[in-house]
Amino acid sequence: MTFERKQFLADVGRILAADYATDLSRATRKELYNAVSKAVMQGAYADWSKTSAGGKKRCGYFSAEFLMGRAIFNNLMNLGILEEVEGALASVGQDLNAFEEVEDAALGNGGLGRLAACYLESAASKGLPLDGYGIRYRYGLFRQTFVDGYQHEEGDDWLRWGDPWSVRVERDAVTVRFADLSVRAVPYDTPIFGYRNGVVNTLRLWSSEPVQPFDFSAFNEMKGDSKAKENFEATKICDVLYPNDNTMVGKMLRLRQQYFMVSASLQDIVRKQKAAGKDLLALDSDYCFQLNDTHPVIAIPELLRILQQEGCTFEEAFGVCSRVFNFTNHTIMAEALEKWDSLAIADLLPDVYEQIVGCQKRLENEGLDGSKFYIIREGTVHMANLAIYVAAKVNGVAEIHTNILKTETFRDWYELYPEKFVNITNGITPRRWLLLNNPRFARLIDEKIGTKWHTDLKEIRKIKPHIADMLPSFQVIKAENKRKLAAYIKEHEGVEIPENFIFDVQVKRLHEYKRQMLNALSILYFYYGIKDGSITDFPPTAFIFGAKAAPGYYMAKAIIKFINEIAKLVNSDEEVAPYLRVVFVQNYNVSYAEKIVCAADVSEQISMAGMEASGTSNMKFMLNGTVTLGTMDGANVEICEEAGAENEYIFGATVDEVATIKRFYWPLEIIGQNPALKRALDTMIDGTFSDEAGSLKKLHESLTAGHTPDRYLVLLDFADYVRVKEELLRDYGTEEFWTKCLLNTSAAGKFSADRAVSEYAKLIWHIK
Ligand code: 26W
Repeated sequence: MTFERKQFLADVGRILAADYATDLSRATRKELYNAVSKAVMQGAYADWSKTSAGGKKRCGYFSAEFLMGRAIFNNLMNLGILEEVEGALASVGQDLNAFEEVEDAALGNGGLGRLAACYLESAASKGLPLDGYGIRYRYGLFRQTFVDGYQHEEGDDWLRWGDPWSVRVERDAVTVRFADLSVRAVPYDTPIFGYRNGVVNTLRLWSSEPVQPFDFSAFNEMKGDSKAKENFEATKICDVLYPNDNTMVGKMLRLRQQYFMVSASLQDIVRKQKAAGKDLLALDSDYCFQLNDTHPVIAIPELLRILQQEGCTFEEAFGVCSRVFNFTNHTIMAEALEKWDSLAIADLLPDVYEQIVGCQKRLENEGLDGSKFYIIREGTVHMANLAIYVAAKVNGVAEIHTNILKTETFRDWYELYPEKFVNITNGITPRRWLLLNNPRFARLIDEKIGTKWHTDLKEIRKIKPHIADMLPSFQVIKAENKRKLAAYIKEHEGVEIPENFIFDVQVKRLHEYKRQMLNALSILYFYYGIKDGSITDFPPTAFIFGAKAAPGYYMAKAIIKFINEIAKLVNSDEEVAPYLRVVFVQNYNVSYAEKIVCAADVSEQISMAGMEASGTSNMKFMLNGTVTLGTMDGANVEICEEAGAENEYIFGATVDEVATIKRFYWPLEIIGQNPALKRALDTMIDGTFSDEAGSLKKLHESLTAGHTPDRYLVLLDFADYVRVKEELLRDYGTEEFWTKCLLNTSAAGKFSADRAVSEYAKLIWHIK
């Protein structure tokens, strides 16, 4: 389809007039954003009919989170009209970049939600029939600000900007029934545009509404009017995304959300199959479903229930489920493996609970050892076990992670069903994470090797013979990206970062296992070393952090406070000003990541070995030509394999070492032998920093006292970390260093989400 500037501007003008009684010259940013987006949606671009029109087996990606970020730029790019729209707007004195203000769709916490978003984009770009199913949260992940160094959370009213990229599909609404409440589920469909291939897949997000049209007597809730109360409760289900990352909190509302989205999705699909006269027992010839962690696993008993309601026997229904469902695990943290109280499920969803009991009985009838294999035990339902028992395939998200699943986390299950377990190493979409966020670098690569890498990232290895040629331009581009980021940080955080500094970046959720603490302690080590003269000629470095902490995660919030205190100390010290700068950016999200990833010189991936399932920001940095400072954990291991360990900066205990050391670990000994480390630690308790709330003291305790001091071996790895980090910073700027950066880009081919979804399609989904 060719872009007609005149037609497009006429469409935008018409929408502005109809929706807002305004025109192109007077429209506000928000009005213009909505009209431009709608003009694209209403144009022939968002044509679902070609690709979603059945005939082909499709996969449904069931996920409680889709961290899509900003849609407009990516959509225009994938449709191949980014420059055209920019030009059209410029011709009437409007600036496309003004839409940088548009709020991200932050309907996810972190890695798991962003992975889902990358997979949708890649599947559409590969022409694979994959659709997302989830919840249209009214409020996404909280907006973060810092007040006196502490994290503050505010509601994320992302719909404030409107949601012009979705359409409400009234005719597909269904009713979802809880024991105490029935709610109407209404889908909002967002098109997922493939990269310049005309494919349009769907992200279907369900919104909860009262079964009866909204009734103002809802406001009489206090008077005990039960109908009104139902209306009120129904709207609450989709109110807000749970901001927990890696910790399970057994809240009933969360269980309602999980059941709500899978029940609506499955009812809708089964209804369509019936309407098309399809045999439900052959559901697997038209559909399969990927369960993104345990959050949607309740889909299994729900489909069992629906199929029996349609006349199947339990065994028949079980057979269907064992062919349609697959399960991805994203974390080995015990506190993140979902378990629900049996009574809670039985109370809220009696018919669904009955199916879970059916699964447990079936498992017992097979004569399996009940001490190893159970779904319900001691009044608790183990969602991961339910998923593994029923699903066709179970996968981990990086080689090392899948191996840990096989040998530790799910060892017994692996021995029982070795054929179920597969590894699919995560990937990222190179469109958003290079073409869009780093266009000048993308163009430099295009000049050398053409554009095939846009859709086949393995091709990017062809830049290898051109690396020497590319170095000067690459440095210019990186410097430009750094300048832009520094300006943005100055404006939004009020911290000045000289652009000639090394940009050392750690961005990811705040968690003790990710060890932002290790990074923080190293900064104090450098700070005091520079002050007392034991460190000389320190390469000027800015340490940039971005992370949200779960609002109820005390230690994570204390770490944010600690780093903000360090920033205050360092940034106000004129003596170290030529060498050090520290900034913790507020409200780190996908859009911030796009700015940071292309400007980083160092990618910190420093989790305790064995803890980070994969990591995906490590891949984004690598692709953008950034070296990794990391442990042998998650996908870092494969990054080293691909790029050569000599092109990364690796330190710390390995998984095997961690396992042995943990048995007799005593951190006080390490502190005793390392006065510089002790000095850094003491800042938490010696009055260096204000700590009225006592949270820094608690942090100090978590590292030095109690039953398991320093659970994540921060102090164990400290010396090696600082040694390798200093080596990296001193290498910076040499030709060898810049060469390493581009060797990383050239070796990033494996980490394309295109490769990952192709593997899912072939090994698990059997779709084309
Ligand atoms: C029950 C609460 C809860 C919440 C979130 C449990 C588990 C989670 C997620 C599994 C956390 C998550 O996002 N995991 C990340 O998934 C990424 C994509 O596979 C990986 O790259 C990260 O290593 C992993 O931490």
